[in-house]
Amino acid sequence: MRRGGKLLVDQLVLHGTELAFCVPGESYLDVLDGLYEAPLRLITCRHESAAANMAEAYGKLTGRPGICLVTRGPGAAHAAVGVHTAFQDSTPLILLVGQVSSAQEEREAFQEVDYRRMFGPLAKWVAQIERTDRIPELVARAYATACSGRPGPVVLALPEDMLSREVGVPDARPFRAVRPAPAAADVEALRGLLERAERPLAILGGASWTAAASEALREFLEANEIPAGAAFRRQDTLDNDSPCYAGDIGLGINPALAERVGNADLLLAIGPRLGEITTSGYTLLDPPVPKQALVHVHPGAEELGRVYQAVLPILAGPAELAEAIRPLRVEPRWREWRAAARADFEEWQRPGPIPGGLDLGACVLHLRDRVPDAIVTNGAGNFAGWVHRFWRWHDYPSQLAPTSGAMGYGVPAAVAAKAVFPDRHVICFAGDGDFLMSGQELATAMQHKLPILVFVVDNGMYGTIRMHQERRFPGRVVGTGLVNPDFAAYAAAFGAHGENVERTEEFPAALERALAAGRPALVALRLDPEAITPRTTLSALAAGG
Ligand SMILES: Cc1ncc(C[n+]2csc(CCOP(=O)(O)OP(=O)(O)O)c2C)c(N)n1
Ligand SMILES: [Mg+2]
Repeated sequence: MRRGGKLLVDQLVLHGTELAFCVPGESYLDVLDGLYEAPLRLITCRHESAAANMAEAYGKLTGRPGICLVTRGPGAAHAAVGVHTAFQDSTPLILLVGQVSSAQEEREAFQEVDYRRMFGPLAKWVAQIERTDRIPELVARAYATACSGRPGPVVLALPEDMLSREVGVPDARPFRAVRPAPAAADVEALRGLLERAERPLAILGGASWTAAASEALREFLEANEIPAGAAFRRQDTLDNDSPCYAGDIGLGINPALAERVGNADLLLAIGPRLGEITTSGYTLLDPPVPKQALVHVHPGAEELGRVYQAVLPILAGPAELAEAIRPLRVEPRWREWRAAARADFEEWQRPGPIPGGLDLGACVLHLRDRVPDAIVTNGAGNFAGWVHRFWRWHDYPSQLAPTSGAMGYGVPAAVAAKAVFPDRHVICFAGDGDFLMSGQELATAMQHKLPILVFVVDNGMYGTIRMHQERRFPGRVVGTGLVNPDFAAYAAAFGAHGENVERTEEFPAALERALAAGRPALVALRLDPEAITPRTTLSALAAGG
């Protein structure tokens, strides 16, 4: 006989979960008690948005569902951002939420919410487990649903009395995700298209990549000299040192690369949804029939033909596709096309001068040479433009960045990354606005001894929105200025290492001290507000530039 809470935790363990993220609540005391002796590391956070973002990052890093436990009502509301990111980013995630006792349901009891309605459009599947004896069945379905096809978030609501009842039922067996693989005819059709192509270009993105898939694909691309861009915030899908890597196809895309996507006669999209940001607002490819011949490879059948009609839609995960096309060879009649794409990228990665004493591009270049193996995380803001443009990713997985554009993601993602990969450097870039949406998680990093390194790019404003203001309403600045704390003192208050850096020359020594600190560290980088993007200044924008 087992109580519901213990039965639930036993299922998490048997499905392979070794790490979970929570903010505790009295609504799920039985689950907490089930965790007391479980072989599972529990990371207690300071805000449910962070717990959910950590679980999302865990899902990105491992391909297995991140587990997040939160209390009903307010806890669930705080966690919603992580569910949204998991949905947009196709990340496996399971949010376990407390629920009022079935005896009180529908009275609007304390913190009562109908989670099916609340999370309906945010999650891949929402259920409430009404019967203790069905915990093994429904938890197994949650894992399978989160991981299969196009991965995504699942929400399970757990009524209090259901968790405390005792039942004698057997465990489920460990889940197996369904991963579609391409048919032999698909691979042959792709060969035919490549044999007729003159300017092929690959776009790599989406979820469910693996290190082996990235390697297999690199072999295919390099042998056939096919240039490849990375979809928005999927820059770790191909080693950026590969001669085939041509840059990122996201916000602030290299105009030369955008032109190249337009001029390609064959687009091989492996994994991405081809969403709004990757397509520059559905302009790089016209919906529904792009002028480029499109091969669209995706593990979710519903995504194929959702916006774009491919000449060859292939239902397959990126890993399965990569393995299948690894040996495929065609005569590359486009060597110059590939070389030019690479040359454009290398040129694009040379930072030009920016206003102020601190050159953020130069700092990123220094950092990427010093810790090339790092996992790099960020939330949302213009600061991320420097990271996406100047960093070089090598191994999969090493980028954690929300395609949902959620601020506050970087610090929690870094905490999760350090917990999963304790031997790798984990570096977070955050804006001053972005950082203070989850900076309290420095406490979590301290508590769980996870020495992450956070760079706060301090320009005293919500820069992205100020940029849009200057473009649309020049000179009419409202709601975008920020008065900040002393970030070094803030970090020190948590017991973390903290420094404020104002000039490029101070950066290398500050970095060494932070790396040597042996504990979480924060280095605030003072960016001149004029330096609004790597390409332009605030005044130029205001003047219509
Ligand atoms: C949770 C959330 N709230 C608001 C926004 C809208 N938003 C996008 S970028 C941005 C400003 C980011 O400011 P900061 O972190 O300081 O970075 P900066 O642009 O100044 O580099 C805002 C408010 C968002 N994307 N996510
Ligand atoms: Mg800012």
